[in-house]
Amino acid sequence: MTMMKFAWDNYKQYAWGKNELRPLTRNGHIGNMFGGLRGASIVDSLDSLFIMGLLEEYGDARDWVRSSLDLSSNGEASLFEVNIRYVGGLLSAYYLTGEEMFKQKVLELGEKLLPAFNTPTGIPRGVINLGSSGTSWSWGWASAGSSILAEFGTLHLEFLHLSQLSGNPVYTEKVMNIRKLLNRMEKPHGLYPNFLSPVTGSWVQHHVSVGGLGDSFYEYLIKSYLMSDKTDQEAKTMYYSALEAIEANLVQKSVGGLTYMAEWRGGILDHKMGHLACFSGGMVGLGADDADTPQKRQHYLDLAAEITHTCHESYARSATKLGPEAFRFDGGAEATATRLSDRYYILRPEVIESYMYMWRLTHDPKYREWGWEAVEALEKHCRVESGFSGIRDVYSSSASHDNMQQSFFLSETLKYLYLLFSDDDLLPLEDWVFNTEAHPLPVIRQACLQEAPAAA
Ligand code: DMJ
Repeated sequence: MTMMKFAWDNYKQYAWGKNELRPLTRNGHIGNMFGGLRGASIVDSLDSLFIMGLLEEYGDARDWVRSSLDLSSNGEASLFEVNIRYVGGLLSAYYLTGEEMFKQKVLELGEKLLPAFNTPTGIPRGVINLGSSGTSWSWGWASAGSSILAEFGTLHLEFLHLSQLSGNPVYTEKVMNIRKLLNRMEKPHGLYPNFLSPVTGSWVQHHVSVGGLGDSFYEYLIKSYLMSDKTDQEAKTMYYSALEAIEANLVQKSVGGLTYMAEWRGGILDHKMGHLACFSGGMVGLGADDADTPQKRQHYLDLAAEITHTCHESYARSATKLGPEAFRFDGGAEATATRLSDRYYILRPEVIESYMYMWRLTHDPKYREWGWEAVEALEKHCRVESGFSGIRDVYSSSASHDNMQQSFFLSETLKYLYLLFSDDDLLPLEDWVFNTEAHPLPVIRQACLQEAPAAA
């Protein structure tokens, strides 16, 4: 909580209304992910501040959203980023506080995202103009105008809630169409490649990853099942089939005995695991309980513990005790980065996220110990005079800072740390599902399909 207050106070003092704080130069950063939208750190922080009892700060954030979050702005935005941070943040704020204004804002924003689905297949493109034209594009870097699995596959939770709150089924229809298309497609070895053409509906390249470009698609399958009060059987089946294919094709054991998830390029393994892929310890753990036999349940819990252990090793083997952006298991490497360009840490949450889930699932004290190591490392290497900053090289103890306090640090990293050291009845996993930006959304119970904001 004191870390959150420090990060927030500095954002407020030096970057208020901008998207992120630049803590070394003490100014704001806008970037190009959110079109004309501003205040990403504010929207991403609403629920963290509220949950942590920082109510004065929450009040400032709420008042800014009410008076200054301008949704009429246009500009090119990432559909995925706007959805997970703004839609997710506003939905959580509404459900936690019951404040009507959040509902109005999120419904207004949700409508602006709908034109992105106007493609021959209904698979949205990655970039959308938030203005009245609603034109959309694929990312210039995505091969052959393709859409990205982790982007169009990470809308389901938020869009179901948009339908729930608006009474308009269109949001659910859009994401169910994506689901159906993916379900009926031919999948190489049962795996989901990362690039899909929104025009032809076929895979563009056979690159498969549980890290960047693929990650939260898998997360949203199991979470869709859990958020449906365990009624969405299609999501459940797709999740366990995908996990079986991942285990059969990507899960590896290193020479030193560490379990990791490699990447797959047309059948050839790249023995690398990204920091982003470390969310999978928590995901596999969260999904373990609903596997269909006691043996499988135990197996998935073991797999989750092994992956989380590997991710902890990637932290433990660095000078700063923070983990690199990507680590390898070839050429003699064991959970360490071998390329200079992979050595940075940008305040990402995924490893701590897995500690939090594994703590809730097992109560093994080592997860709190590992979380505390991360707190100490963040304080020592990332805290600067005016906020928290990412670092360029986790293997060097004389930190070179990147001058960026990412909004997901406030939304995810600090929230997961707070939950790791809180009682299990704060946002119990039976009642809440966290979107991929750590914004809690309530389980939709069949009995209460009419909207009803939950108390915190
Ligand atoms: C966050 O915005 C989300 O967790 C997303 O799913 C992946 N990248 C960042 C954090 O690393």
